[in-house]
Parts: sequence; structure tokens; C-alpha cells
Amino acid sequence: MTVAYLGLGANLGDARQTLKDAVVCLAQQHTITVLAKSSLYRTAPIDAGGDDYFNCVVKVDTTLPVRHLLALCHKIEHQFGRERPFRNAPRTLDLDILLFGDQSIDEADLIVPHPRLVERAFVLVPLVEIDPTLVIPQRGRADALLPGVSDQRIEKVKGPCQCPMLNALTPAESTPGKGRCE
Ligand code: A4P
Ligand code: MG
Repeated sequence: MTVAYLGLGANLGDARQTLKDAVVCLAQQHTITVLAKSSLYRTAPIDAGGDDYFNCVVKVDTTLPVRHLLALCHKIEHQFGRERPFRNAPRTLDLDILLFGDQSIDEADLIVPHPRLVERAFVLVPLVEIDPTLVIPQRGRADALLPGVSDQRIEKVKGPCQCPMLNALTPAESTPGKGRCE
């Protein structure tokens, strides 16, 4: 079993609902246990055009080798209608492997930790939310990187939630009072 962190992003279609459905989809895989889910965040596009994104991060335990996990991510993206007309194009769903255990991988089609992870508030903020003491291999504490991305717009989405499963995965401090998916 390996603990991995996956980044989810979308800014096409009903992006907010897609992220919730994608987390459920991941949790339904017999090879994956979702250990934690960050809040849902609305974020400004970085190095990209189009509408605001919705982003979140999940922490999983998986029996899959990393390449099988990448293939599964691509399969789920496809199921959610992902198309790739050009680089950083608006997308119905993006699933990136941010961290895979303590492994460092640098191959043509797979780089872990994700190479742009440390430059992006839409990844760092949810990562630190679900794991405040997280250490990124070769980069140190994730929370120490937050000041470097403080100029990027990111806001936690609040709203009612009807989904007990997603609520159970969201950190307690971000779900005061009534349950919320986000
Ligand atoms: N690939 C290599 N390493 C990985 C990895 N760790 N996880 C390869 C997943 N895939 C990895 O991916 C392109 C290729 O990267 C794949 O063939 C895969 O084998 P893709 O999913 O087709 O495209 P992508 O995710 O857009 O590419 P990339 O380079 O990861 O883009 P970024 O840097 O993640 O940027 N702004 C906001 N606010 N929110 C966003 O979510 N996303 C992007 C995408 C830009 N701006 C954004 C957001
Ligand atoms: Mg991707």
C-alpha cells in the first residue's frame, strides 16, 4: 500500500459537481481507499485561460503501482469527458499525481512530485489543509511554501452538502456546524 496525493481540477461544465463525483469515483475503486479530501476551492486560472477553476486534493491509500494509478487517472478523466485541444486548455476534469509515497520519478510521461506543485496555491493550500505537516521530497515542508504563492487568488467554497461520505472525508476544522461537501 502506498499513500498518494491526487490533485483534481476542472473549469469546464459543472466543474464543482464534477469534482465531487470524481472523488466518489475514486473511492469506489477497489484498489483505492480515500483517506482524506480537502475542501473545494475556487481558483484563478494560472498559466491558463478560461473560467475560474475548482480544485481540491485527495489523500489516498492504494495498492496500485504508480503507472497503473496514472492510467486509472487518465481513464477517469476520459469518463468525465476530458479533451486536450491544446496545452492548459479548459478541462472537464484533470487528475494529477502530486505525490506517491516518498518516490521521486523523472520520466518522459511521469514526473513525481508533480513538477509545478510548489508554484501553485491551488495545490499547496488544499494539501496543507488535509496534511498540515506534509513534507514534499526535496522541497521540505509544504506550509513553508505558502508565502511564495500568496499572490494567487484562491477561496474556499462554502455551501450545503447532501453527501455524508464526502463530509466524512473532509477535515473536521473545515466543517463547523452543518456538514459540507466542499
Ligand atoms: N504527467 C507527468 N507527470 C504527471 C503527474 N505527476 N500526474 C504527464 C499526472 N500526469 C503527469 O497531462 C499532460 C501529461 O503529463 C500526461 O500525458 C501525463 O502523462 P494532462 O493531464 O494531459 O495535462 P495537464 O494536467 O494540463 O498538464 P500539466 O503539465 O500537469 O499541467 P499543469 O501544470 O497541472 O497545469 N489553474 C488553476 N487555477 N487550476 C488548475 O487546476 N491547471 C493547469 C494545468 C493550469 N492552470 C490551472 C490549473
Ligand atoms: Mg493532468
